[in-house]
Amino acid sequence: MKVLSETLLSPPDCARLVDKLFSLRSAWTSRSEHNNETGGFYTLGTASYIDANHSCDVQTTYYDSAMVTNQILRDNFSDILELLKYVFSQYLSSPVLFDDDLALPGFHIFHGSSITLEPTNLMGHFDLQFLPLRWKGVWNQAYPPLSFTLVLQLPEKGGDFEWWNKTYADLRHHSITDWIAEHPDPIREVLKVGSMVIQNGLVLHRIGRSHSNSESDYRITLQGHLIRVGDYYYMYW
Ligand SMILES: O=C(O)CCC(=O)C(=O)O
Ligand SMILES: [Fe+2]
Repeated sequence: MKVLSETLLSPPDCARLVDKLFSLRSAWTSRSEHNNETGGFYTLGTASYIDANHSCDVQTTYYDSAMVTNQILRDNFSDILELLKYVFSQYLSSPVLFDDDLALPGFHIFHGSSITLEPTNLMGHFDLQFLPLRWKGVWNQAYPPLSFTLVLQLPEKGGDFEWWNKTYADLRHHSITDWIAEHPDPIREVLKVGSMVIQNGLVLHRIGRSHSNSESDYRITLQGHLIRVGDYYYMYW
């Protein structure tokens, strides 16, 4: 298990992606009933941790939704999606595929007051959202799952990603919130625009603190995961 931070894009590349994302504002999904002009949480894309893990009708909320959002993502962001596939195929020395039935990597958009200044113990988690999804084969557990967070825009005063040097296997018999309460000091990756935090393995982590959350601040990332099924890694959200 490891966490690494790699520079992938230049700031102008990120600015171009963010401009494109804002031009698609009408396709964003509102993820909080409290969204207003001073803050909000949105996604562009379908996210298994929201749309599959807490759903009574996964077909509608995840699979059908993914077909709609995948088209938008493919039409507008195929360059970065292909780059991610290439980068991970090099890093993992293995073919990386998208599964046509699953959601493509997508965007987290935190605006203003929805940007986290003080993370709570409840926010710590393992990325286990692949478990309820339908895979085209059997998950090969000899290869740990991966997650990535590609940073496209940060609040003016910056922000972090936080993690602990513990895996799901280490803590599976613990209450995560209790364990974090006893270990309140995570490792903090100070985020940089254009850099990507890669979790190689099921790492305990959370969205880290940001240092400003005014109306002009955004924390925008491109999120995705990879798991090994048969002879391939599949990249999804
Ligand atoms: O944005 C981040 O720093 C991490 C997000 C995350 O952990 C997730 O979406 O599963
Ligand atoms: Fe996560």
